[in-house]
Amino acid sequence: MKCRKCGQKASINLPEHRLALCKPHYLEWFQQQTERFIDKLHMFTRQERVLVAVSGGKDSLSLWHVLWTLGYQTDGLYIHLGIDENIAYSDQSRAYAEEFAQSHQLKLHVYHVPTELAATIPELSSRRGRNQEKPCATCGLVKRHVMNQFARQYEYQAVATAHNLDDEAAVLFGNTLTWNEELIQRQYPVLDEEPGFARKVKPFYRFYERESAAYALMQNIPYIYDECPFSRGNPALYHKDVLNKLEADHPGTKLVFFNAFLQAQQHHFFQGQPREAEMHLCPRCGQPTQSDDLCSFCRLTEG
Ligand code: Q46
Ligand code: ZN
Ligand code: ZN
Repeated sequence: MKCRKCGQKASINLPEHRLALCKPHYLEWFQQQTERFIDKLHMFTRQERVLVAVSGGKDSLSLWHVLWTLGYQTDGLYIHLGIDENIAYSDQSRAYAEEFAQSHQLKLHVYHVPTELAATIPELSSRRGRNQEKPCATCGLVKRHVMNQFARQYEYQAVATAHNLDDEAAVLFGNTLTWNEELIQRQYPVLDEEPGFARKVKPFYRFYERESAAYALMQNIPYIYDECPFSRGNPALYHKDVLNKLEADHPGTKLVFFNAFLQAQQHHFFQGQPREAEMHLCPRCGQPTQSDDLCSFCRLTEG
């Protein structure tokens, strides 16, 4: 197979785009596409400061790399979750995030959950009494809170996460199976700034996972190969598997599924109530919450 741009031997085939490219042209294509997605949905500009959530994995380090290459103003935020599980998962992944920041002379904030909150994510989760063996709900709550806290404290205009098309399509698929109206309404690659909430953006929302993995490999970005030990058995992984089967028989299925959803969102097909309507400010941390009292993060970490 030959590169469509230069006719040299192709390094990657992208059947869903009917495109094959050599390494240099793939890297160029990937960067140009990222910029297109950012501009198309008005995610941020080069004059704005962006906080990139980095986990030490291939997607988030690829995202930081692309934004850095494109000349955006970015700093990173690594949240150390205190997950060990006999593979020193958090320590290892932090080392990759730090190595990347150092080698590109970029600033990395590190939030160390065990120090800041006097407990690891699995410990906080078991304190909540449910989902004891699956700390993901607690983990998500803490990560969302801390990202927003840093964005507000250090005045970043946007928080960028590296969710890709596989992630977004799997979430949408899961929410569609139960027609979870509230979650469906809230799913979009840009969530605008609102009082107390920083803008949240997902510049990789149209890339397949294998595309961002290929970018990391071709750029020789060192990243942690292990997945978080708690990701096994995650319903989102099961939904990803189902979609992968559809995709194998019909390349482009995920892209069509998610793009058609975005168009429906743009046409306000799913009508929602504005979020501020029922929001109050948490008396402890000042972040918006639907509760009349402390927000879920403060309830979790109180005492
Ligand atoms: S890091 Fe946290 Fe994920 Fe690990 S504990 Fe679950 S949510 S699986 S993205
Ligand atoms: Zn080429
Ligand atoms: Zn709070």
